[in-house]
Amino acid sequence: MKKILVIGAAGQIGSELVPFLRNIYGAQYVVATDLHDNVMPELKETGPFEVLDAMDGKAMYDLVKKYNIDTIFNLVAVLSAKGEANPQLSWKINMDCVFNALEISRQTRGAVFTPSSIGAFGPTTPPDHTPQDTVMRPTTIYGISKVAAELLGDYYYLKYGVDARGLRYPGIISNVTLPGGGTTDYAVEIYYEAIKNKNFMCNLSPGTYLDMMYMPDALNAAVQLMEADPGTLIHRNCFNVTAMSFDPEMIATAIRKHIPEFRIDYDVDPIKQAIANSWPNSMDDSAARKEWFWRAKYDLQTMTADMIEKLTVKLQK
Ligand code: VAH
Repeated sequence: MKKILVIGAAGQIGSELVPFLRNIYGAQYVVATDLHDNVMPELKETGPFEVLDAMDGKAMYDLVKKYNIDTIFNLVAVLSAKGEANPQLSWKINMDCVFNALEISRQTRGAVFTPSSIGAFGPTTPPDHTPQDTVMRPTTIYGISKVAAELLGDYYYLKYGVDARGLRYPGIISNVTLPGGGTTDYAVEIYYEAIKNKNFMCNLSPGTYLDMMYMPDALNAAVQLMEADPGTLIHRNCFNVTAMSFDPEMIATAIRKHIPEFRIDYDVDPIKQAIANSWPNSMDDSAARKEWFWRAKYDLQTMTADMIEKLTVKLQK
């Protein structure tokens, strides 16, 4: 039976990954942690919750021993756009947490999941059907920290046998917790604004194609990878995974099938646009398909239908 520690549990992914993991492995075996206890009630009421500054390796080690943890899901990261406002702090937060998770897993013979991102690629990476193994020279501190984390994960596996695995996630779209400080955040915010105001001011320009994925697929991918037979893995840190690639005009068209009067206008954020321009248009995720049978279930149309259905209920409360 896995005993899991989730660090950064209150974020966009963690707030849905914790209940998802508790449902699979048993609530008492999934310890949620975050920097403060002002988190969504579900994290505290459905299983163990601890306040943890994941930059404090001793505190993380003590929790791992207290709960006899054998798997750490490290979801702590300052995202791409926010990281550019304070790159020094962003690097420290992102890397201290990764290093602590790997080093503790070395000492306790545990496994580690650390998400990477399309942000780990840069302007010299082939932008279409971006290969699993390719040029990675990102131009954001977020991307640089993600490449470094990928390399650290493989180092700890090769040198110490730590079962470190990860995914290069695209932009993730969800309806529970809003993302914060990401370049792909527009693809979440657009649904909220479409339902509330029937219009959206988009901060990325038309024609900005980015890989995206609906949260249910992102959660399945994380568990499927961590449950994969290690003998089938050629890669570990980290696998390209994607579900769709679209630009703002395409998501607006999909929304109009449900809200015909929806309008999109543009007020481009130059920082986010420059970051998005440095990222791929679409990734090749054939390595994940071959090595651990990855398949996305949601596309733009089915995601949009589900997002609008769920957010309509949520925003009426
Ligand atoms: C960001 N949502 O925009 C994150 C993600 C693929 C993008 O890493 O920074």
